[in-house]
Amino acid sequence: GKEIWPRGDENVWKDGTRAIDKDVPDVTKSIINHVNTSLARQAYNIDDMGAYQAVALAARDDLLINWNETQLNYTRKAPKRAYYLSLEFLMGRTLDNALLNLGLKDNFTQGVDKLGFNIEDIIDKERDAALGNGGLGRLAACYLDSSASQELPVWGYGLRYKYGIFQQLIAPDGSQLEAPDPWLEHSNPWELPRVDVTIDVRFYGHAERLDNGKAIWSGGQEVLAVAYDVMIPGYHTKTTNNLRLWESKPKRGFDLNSFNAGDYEKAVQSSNSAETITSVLYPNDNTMVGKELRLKQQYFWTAASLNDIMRRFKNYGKPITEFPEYVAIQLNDTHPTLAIPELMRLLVDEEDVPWDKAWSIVTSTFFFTNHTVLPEALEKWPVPLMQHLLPRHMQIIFDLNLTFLQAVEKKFPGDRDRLARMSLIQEGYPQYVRMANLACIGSRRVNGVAELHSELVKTTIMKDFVEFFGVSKFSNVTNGITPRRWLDQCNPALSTLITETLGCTKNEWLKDLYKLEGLLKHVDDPKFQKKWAAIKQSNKERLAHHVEVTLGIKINTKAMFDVQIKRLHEYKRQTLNLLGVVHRYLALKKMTPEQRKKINPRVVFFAGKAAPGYYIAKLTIRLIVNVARVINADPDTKDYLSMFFLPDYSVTLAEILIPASDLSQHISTAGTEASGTSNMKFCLNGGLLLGTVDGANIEIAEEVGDSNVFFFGHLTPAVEELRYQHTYHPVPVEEKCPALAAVLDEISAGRFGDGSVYEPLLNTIRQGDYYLLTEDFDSYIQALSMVDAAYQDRTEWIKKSIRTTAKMGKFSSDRAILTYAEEFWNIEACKVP
Ligand code: GL9
Repeated sequence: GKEIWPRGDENVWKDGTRAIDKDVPDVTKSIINHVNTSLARQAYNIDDMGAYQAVALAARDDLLINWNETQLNYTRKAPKRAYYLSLEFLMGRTLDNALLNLGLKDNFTQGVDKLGFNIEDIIDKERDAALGNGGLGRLAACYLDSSASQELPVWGYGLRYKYGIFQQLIAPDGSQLEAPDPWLEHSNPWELPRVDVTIDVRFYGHAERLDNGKAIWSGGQEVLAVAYDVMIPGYHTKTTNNLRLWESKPKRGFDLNSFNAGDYEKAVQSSNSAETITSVLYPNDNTMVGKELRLKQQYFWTAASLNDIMRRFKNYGKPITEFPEYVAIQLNDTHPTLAIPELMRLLVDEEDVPWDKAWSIVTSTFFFTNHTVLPEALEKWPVPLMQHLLPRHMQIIFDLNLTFLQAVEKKFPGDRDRLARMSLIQEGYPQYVRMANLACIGSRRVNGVAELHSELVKTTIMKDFVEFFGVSKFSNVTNGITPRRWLDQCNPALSTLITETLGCTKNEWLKDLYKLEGLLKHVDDPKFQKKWAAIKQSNKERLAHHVEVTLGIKINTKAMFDVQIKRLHEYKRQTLNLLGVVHRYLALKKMTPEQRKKINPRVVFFAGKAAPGYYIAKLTIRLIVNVARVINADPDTKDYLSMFFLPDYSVTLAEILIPASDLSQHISTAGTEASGTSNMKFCLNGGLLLGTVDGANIEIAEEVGDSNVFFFGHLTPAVEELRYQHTYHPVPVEEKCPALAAVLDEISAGRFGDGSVYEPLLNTIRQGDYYLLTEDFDSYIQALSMVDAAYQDRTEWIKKSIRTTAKMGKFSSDRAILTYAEEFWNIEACKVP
């Protein structure tokens, strides 16, 4: 370990930085101090927003003390570290999570109360940090929480977007509108600007080859990366890790030439293009859009991060050949793949490492997670664009490709098709760089995110690579979720009941989620069942209250709450759910009032954003909203069926919706949803799952037992063949699935407003039906009736709910992150003394 000494009297320093044990008077003092000094306000003129800011600053003081100690400890002990490179971190709110992790929620609740405020109202003032699109970005956030909670030396690296995921509005005609999300408008107490940590990043220019594979890259444009650090507290531990987000700034000194010419405008101008790099998160989920600015983001971020990692490694004072002994880098999807040629460049061009040695360092350092097998999501960049923007990296990629293809040729002589498939370059006009191929050959291990998905990775997109490298390079790490945010924080009543019931501390089961199995002993206890059901009911009322306040709509909380919340995407099949609702509506209309009385009332909730350029997804939202208007207003049926589209889905909205669900839907076409993670969140909160045999649904069913989930639809192996049939031997919907055809016809006929508007959406089903709605509709409707039948026996339903929660231990992100740490990164816990 490294010895680090302060200036001046060490004891004075130590005394002054001792963590404050925050009892209630400490809390109020700290808040008042921040009101007076940090905010320059006083008791008489402070509102909820001001109180939030002061409370956040008071909590931040505690985080910072822990953060400093953690970082100093890492510097002293110099452990191997892991870095999680992700273009998305969907953090949501921080205050509540920070207070819970610090163990200070109770004292803050009381302190805030003494000052005349309510903690929940204050918590509610915070804006989400929404620097992500969906599952992939939220997974990164859960992994940071687990890394810190497990005391692992892990840092995240990402971008500090000025605008997060857009705010979603619903226009009067029902369609989605997008507004910017200027989340940094009010100052952000959870970030520390590090104006002293800056890195130069070059774009464009030219690369001049020297001998030994080296080159000099010069000219072009230089941009400055400025670090902003976000504290990531572990649960009930001092360990507080770092998430470093880069902001782009123009690199501006005095441009003497411009000043001489008296051209002030020009001297300050370079700002424009530099600052746009980190201005906005691209709002696409599971689809690649080849914009130059996006490629610039990717390089800006990987270059700044690698430079920073290299600098920190050099502080360890070890020879460069030991880089992989001290650094592991996880690539979250292909977005940071440029880190591979960038590390080659640093090693070969700047550190004078021979090419082959450099490649062995690179391929020992990186680990690559694939998050989707959808072809439209696989990243490829035009060679001419990359050559222009990153001339040296393009050289490196071509050089790597040559050596790689020679090795393939040697192993599989004369197999030209194989060479073409495996090449880093897709031939054509223009050529493209295939990022997944590059990520694969540059990484030590490649993993998928659920068992089925990892199998599909090995047998489809990475098949040739498995044959070349051997299967042991490829494996699975099933995703996980943090039980701190997704149970303790969002469902405090259930958390308390679980703690009372298990007979261990909350800390114990939250850090060893398998302990939830202890609930099974109590499944048949009527008193326990009653408490369990009462908590679900009050969560439903909390949601209903939220909807009433925000949308002005009253909801029947006695109904079954049926929830589908996720990004709008054809493969996720929100349309199937919607058409199922219409089917139910039409059936209800045909019944007599007496018959209807026997029906379980159901409320169906949708929420989710559509990518602004995804026409069919946006049209789906429009249809959901307009069907809802008709159904909810129909006096014959509205007591039995209603439907809501909740606008502007977010982490914070999920925290209200998930604990309130009786049933949630995860109904992707088999083989398309890599994992899904909200399925785990619903089940952890005792909601039952209605789903296809896809992604992590399969492993959830393995854990909770088939009798506690509702499965339907074709299996993955059938999908390919069915698609082939649909393409080459199409059968009209009327023949294939009359029930579905009837629903489509009602929509076309204008029952929910001008039917012609929805023709493009309905035609995706009538023609081609790539996502196989016609194949799965009947079994979907059947599954829904099974759900109805099961809900009739409320006691049995509650038992299913308890059993589901009890068997969710596997899905803690602690398990997932420990797998990465032990099996891939080879890092260990580094406890703060
Ligand atoms: C995704 C998958 O679609 C999800 O099934 C999976 O749970 C998450 C996390 O592994 O990854 N893959 C993917 O590309 N996105 C996912 O959410 N989203 C984005 O593209 C942003």
